[in-house]
Amino acid sequence: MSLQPTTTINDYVGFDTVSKQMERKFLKRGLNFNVILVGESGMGKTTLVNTIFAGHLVDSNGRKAAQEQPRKTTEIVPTTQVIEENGVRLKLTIVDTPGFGDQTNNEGCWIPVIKYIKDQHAAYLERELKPQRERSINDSRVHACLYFLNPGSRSLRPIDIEVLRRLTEVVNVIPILSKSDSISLAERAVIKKRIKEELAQHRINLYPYPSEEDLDEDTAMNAHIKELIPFAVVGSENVFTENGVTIRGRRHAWGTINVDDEEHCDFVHLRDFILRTHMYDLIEITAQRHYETFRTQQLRQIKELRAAQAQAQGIAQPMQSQPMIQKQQV
Ligand SMILES: Nc1nc2c(ncn2[C@@H]2O[C@H](COP(=O)(O)OP(=O)(O)OP(=O)(O)O)[C@@H](O)[C@H]2O)c(=O)[nH]1
Ligand SMILES: [Mg+2]
Repeated sequence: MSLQPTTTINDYVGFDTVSKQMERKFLKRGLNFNVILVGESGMGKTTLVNTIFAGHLVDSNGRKAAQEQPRKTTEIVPTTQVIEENGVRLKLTIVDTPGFGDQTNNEGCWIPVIKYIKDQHAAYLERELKPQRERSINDSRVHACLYFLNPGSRSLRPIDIEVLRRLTEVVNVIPILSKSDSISLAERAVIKKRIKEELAQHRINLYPYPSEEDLDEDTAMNAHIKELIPFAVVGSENVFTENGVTIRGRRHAWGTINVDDEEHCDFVHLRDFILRTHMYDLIEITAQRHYETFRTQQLRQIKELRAAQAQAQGIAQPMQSQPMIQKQQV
């Protein structure tokens, strides 16, 4: 007896709902997004992040009111908050770091930052290698690093080059020309161009990276982002009304800066880039590129260590229930 097919090849079978199925799972699970702020002291790191996530965040010092002046950040503090928008749950962690670059000796000022990033990779790997893996590992890996450049320096300082080099090896770095209201539009264009040239000259490998998988649309979007780097931004949580319009910005003797106006600064482009167009890619690239590099190095070290131990004991390689992740040295 031959079995008759109940559908023909052209009948609708319904696998196109897979994107909806994935979306439902994804919404249920929520999303971790972790951002670290790095740069010179007083460059507006804390202010900018409060501007991006307006009304969503209290800062690492527990400052709750936007009217209060931000306090100096003195240690590495991750602050996590769950925010929700149209049914999407985002567990957002902002890692604020103390400013550097204003001391006479900044030797090694990047060490605690790099160590923090590597420690998160190590914690993830340790949980991933457990014999009984959790269904979803809490992801504290840093997905983006906002690196703040001082517009007063007018170019990259040796310390910026040194720190950027090291950071780009372990995390997706996005350079920011902060406090852009302290320079004129003409100066801003000159400084941006100079910094762009210096970044290229020193081969600082910034996010977004070229990818063969990208669709034409992504390539065009990334070219636009590259054009904007470093993002010249102004941060402010001050809201006021001018000519009947409510704006967020800064008042100066020469006029008012509206942070949400594209003509005034790149703030809107930066926010859209991080949250609206590239957040998922930043998370994915962290796993595929930075974490993968770390994972490979660690597993290789563990293998070499075991081989050396076995050789020293003159026995075959011992079976261990769980490999030990090395303490992170920078
Ligand atoms: N003119 C101007 N001032 C800003 C801007 N962003 C922040 N400020 C001011 O600069 C000062 C320092 O801002 P913070 O956000 O505390 O700077 P920070 O980089 O977090 O400083 P540390 O925590 O010491 O590393 C505050 O008085 C802010 O109001 C900006 O875009 N333009
Ligand atoms: Mg701060």
